[in-house]
Order: sequence, then C-alpha cells, then structure tokens
Amino acid sequence: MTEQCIAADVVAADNDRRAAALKADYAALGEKLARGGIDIEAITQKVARFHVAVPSWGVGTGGTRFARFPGPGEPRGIFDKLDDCAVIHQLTRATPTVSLHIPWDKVDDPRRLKAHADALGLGFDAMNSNTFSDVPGQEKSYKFGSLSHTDAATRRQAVEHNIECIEIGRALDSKALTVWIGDGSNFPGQSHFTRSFERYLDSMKAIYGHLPADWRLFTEHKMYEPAFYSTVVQDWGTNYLIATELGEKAFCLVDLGHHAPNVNIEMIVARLIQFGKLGGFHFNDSKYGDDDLDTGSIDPFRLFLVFNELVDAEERRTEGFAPAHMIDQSHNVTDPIESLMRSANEIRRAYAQALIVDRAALDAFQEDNDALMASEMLKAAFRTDVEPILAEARRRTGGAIDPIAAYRASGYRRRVAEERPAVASGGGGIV
Ligand SMILES: [Mn+2]
Repeated sequence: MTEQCIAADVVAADNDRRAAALKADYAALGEKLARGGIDIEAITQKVARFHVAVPSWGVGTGGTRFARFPGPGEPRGIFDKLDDCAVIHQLTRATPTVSLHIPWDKVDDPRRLKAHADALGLGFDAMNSNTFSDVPGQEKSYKFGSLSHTDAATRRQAVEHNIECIEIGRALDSKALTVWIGDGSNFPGQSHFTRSFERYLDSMKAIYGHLPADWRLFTEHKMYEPAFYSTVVQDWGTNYLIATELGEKAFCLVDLGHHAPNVNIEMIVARLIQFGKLGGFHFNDSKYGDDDLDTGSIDPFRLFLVFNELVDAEERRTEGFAPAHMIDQSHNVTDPIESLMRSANEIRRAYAQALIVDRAALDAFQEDNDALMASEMLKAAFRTDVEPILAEARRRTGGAIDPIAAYRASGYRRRVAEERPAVASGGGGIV
C-alpha cells in the first residue's frame, strides 16, 4: 500500500466540485476533435501513460549567484525531498520517478532510500554526478575543471565520483547516468581547446567502461556558465561527437536552457533522433540564458515544436527511440511543488497538442510546398485547448483535476513548515 502524503478525501472533495464541468468540457472537446477524425480517448490514454522525472534538487528553493530566499517547510534532506516528490506524483500522476543528484542526495545506506521511495510508490530515474563544485574534505579542487582538468589526479577523482554515482544508482534500480560538467575557460588562451577535449574524452571513456550493460549514459551540453568564454561540452555537435566516440550506450541530453537565445532547438532534436543519439531532455524555460524557469512559462510554442518532433518520431516508430524525460528547474519565487506540478502538466500539454497534429495533411502540404497551410497545421493543434484531456487523464489515474487547487486545499506546505525547521541551504539546483 502506497503511503499518501495528501489525504485522499481532500483530493476527492476538490475533484467532486470540478467533475461536472470537466465532463462537459471533455465531451465538447471530444466532439470537436472527432470532426477532424481524432479519437479523444486514444489521446487521453497516451497522455495518461506519459511520465516525466522530477529532479530531487527541484523541490528545494533555488537561488541565483546573488542570493537565495528559502521558503517555508524546505526539505531537510533527500527523505523529505522524496516526500515532496510523492506529493507531485500523487496529484499529477505524471511523475513516478525522481532523478537524484550526488553528493547532494548521498546517504549512508541507499537501501533505506530505496525502501522509502518504494513506500511512496516512487522509482529512480537517471543519476546525476557533480564535479562542478567542491565538497568539504575533497582532496582535489574542481576550480579549474574536472574530467578535462590538466592534472591527472583531479581527472581520476572526477572519474571515480562518476563511478560511485553508478554504484549508488545500481542499488536504487536507476538505469542511467547524466554527466554535466562546468569545465571550460573564462579567457581566450586560458585552455587548449583540443587538448582539454581529448582529456575529457579519455575520462568519459573510463566512466563508460564502468556502465552496466542495461544502463545509458547521457551527456549534457551547455554553451556557457559557469565558464564564460568556452565550455568543453559546448554545443549539440560536440555532444554528438562524445556520444559517437563513446559507443551505443551513450546519448545526448538536451537541456532546453543550454542554448543561445533563438537557437532552433526542435531542429537539434530532429537531428539527434535521425542519427539515433537523442537521450532525452532536461525541461525548463528561459528568456535570456539558462534561466531554469518553469517549463512552458515563457515559450510554450517552442515546447510544442519540440514535442512535434518527438511525436513525429514516435509515430514513425523510429528504432530505439526512447527518450528520458526529466525536469530541470530552479524555483526562486514560487513554491517548488506548485512549479513542478505545473511544469509536468505543461509538458503533457505540449505532448497532447503534438498528438493532435494532422500529420497526413501536414506531409501533403510539405510535399506541395504550401508553406502557409503546413504552418497552419501546427498552429491549429497548438491553439487547441487540451486542458480537459490533461485533467481527465489525471482524474482517471487517481490524481487531481486541478492539482494546484487540491495542493493548496490540503495545507501540506503549512504542515511540513511546522515539522521542518528552516535550513540555511538545501542544494538548490543549477545544473
Ligand atoms: Mn540540466
């Protein structure tokens, strides 16, 4: 029996108040979609099966390099974080797995962590290593890099940390390791582009050699920050080279915030799918850089266009296509649980909208070079309000019709604020 963090009767009472309106809205949308030959039931079932992993670091309040303003009831450690993740899944039914970050989530006995997650009905997604900051007592510093460091002993320490992440992940039934490094340079001439990339590849090959047979290795590119002139894994091309050099278990992870403004991310996604190297996503949104804002809060059309490529690949039954979906956000001014619930719903919204694109018509307009109507096929799907599908998918699977309303009605944050004394820092996420 799964432990419920929010009383079932609170969710049921909130759902009861909304059920009649949802029924009417769902029927109306079903009728509208049926006129275009789309079966709403098929879409709802696919949406209900669509899951995205929540990052453990996302449930703590994030911060900027200027300040961090902690919220009430912040998780004190990974066990509290799992409780908060369970709330998100209980209400959205979209987030059954948690992505851990080591060393932030390191515990003496991973089996205790596994037991706690099992009791909450949660599993573990990709493990995330951290060689972009130092921990107390660490022998070598990562100030000038980690996997690409000029010093062999520092590189070895970073490799060993990643191997440790794999070992912890094995105990938790994780099946993937995500590697993002802060390595790079702040000044022209500071580091040798080719030699630093050679050192990085050698280190990654050592990590790859320890990857279990049924695991995948995700590498994440980022154009700048913390290094401001160059980064070793700067762009998707570099990322593709890495995945190709390492082998068939290595894939590219696309973090939506890790590109220059206006870069055509959906096309990058298409390219990686075409060559079998799309590992998955870190979903978030941004206006200027790696802003880590709530997914879909700034540019929901771009998110939809990414999902348009994913659904296209799904419907073409592209061989080996199984991207890992993860959220990667930093919440500075909202309740992280609310932001993550909203984000999970926005991701499902983009998926549902992409599912209702008339692909046969789109193909025909593309072949005919009818630019306006081809564009209109996408806009028509994007304009469709699919909220009744999302709400019905949640309702049918035991979630909340309106997760944020049910969450606020539950008083969960007030309750944990009493149980959890304020802490100075909680490993707010910036990866
Ligand atoms: Mn990321």
